[in-house]
Amino acid sequence: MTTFQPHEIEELLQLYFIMGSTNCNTDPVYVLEQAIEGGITLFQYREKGAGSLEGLEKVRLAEKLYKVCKDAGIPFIVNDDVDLAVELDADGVHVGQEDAGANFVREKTGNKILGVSTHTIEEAEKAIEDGADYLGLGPIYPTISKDDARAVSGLTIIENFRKNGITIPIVGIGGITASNARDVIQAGANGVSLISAIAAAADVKKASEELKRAVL
Ligand code: 3NM
Repeated sequence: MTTFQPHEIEELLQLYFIMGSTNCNTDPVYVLEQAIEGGITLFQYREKGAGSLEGLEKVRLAEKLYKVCKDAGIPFIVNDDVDLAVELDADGVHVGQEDAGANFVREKTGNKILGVSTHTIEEAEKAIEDGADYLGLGPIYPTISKDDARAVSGLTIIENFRKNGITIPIVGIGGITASNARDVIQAGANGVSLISAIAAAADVKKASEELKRAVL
C-alpha cells in the first residue's frame, strides 16, 4: 500500500477504471493490462452483479489484478469489501451508502484512500466528516452496469455540490464515454470513473487512449 496526499488523489481520479469479471468480454487480467497501457490513472476492483465471483475465486482474481496494478504503479482500490482491501493491503476502498459506514471503514483501513458514493449535500458532508478522500457522484448518465442504480442525476449534481462548498475531489460515474467525459470535468469533477466504456470496448487500449485525450 502506498499513502497518497490529497493533491495526488485528485490527479489519480482523472481516468478511474472500475471492473470485475462480469464486465469483461475476455480475460480481466488482459483487459486491465490494456487499460493501463491506454493511460488509466486508477483502478477499482468491483466484483458485483449476477454471476460474479465469490470466496476464494474472488480473492484469486483480486490478487492477480492487484499485481498488474503494482507492477505498473497504478493504485488499486477495492469496492465495498473492506476485509479484502485489508487482506491485500490495497491502496484504498470505495463504499456506497448501502455499504459499511465511512467512519467504520476509515477506522479499519487507516490511511488508505477512502472513496464514498453520495447523492445529496448531507451525505457528502457526513462522508467528509467520516474521513472520505473523494466523492463519487452518479449516475450522471444512464448506465447498464449497475442493477440498483438510482435515477440519472445529470451534470447538475456536480455543479450543485461545488456551489454548496464541497471542495474535496469529486469523480463522476454512470454512462460516461469519450464523447461526454469532458462535460463531466467542466461541470466541476476532477475525473471520470467508468466501467463499460473501457471494459466492454472492442479495443480496450484504444478506448482508454480516447478517454484520456477527452479528460486531459
Ligand atoms: N455506480 P458504466 S453507476 C458502479 O451511480 C456504478 O453510483 C454508479 O458503469 C452510481 O460506466 C455505476 O458502464 C456503473 O455506466 C458505471
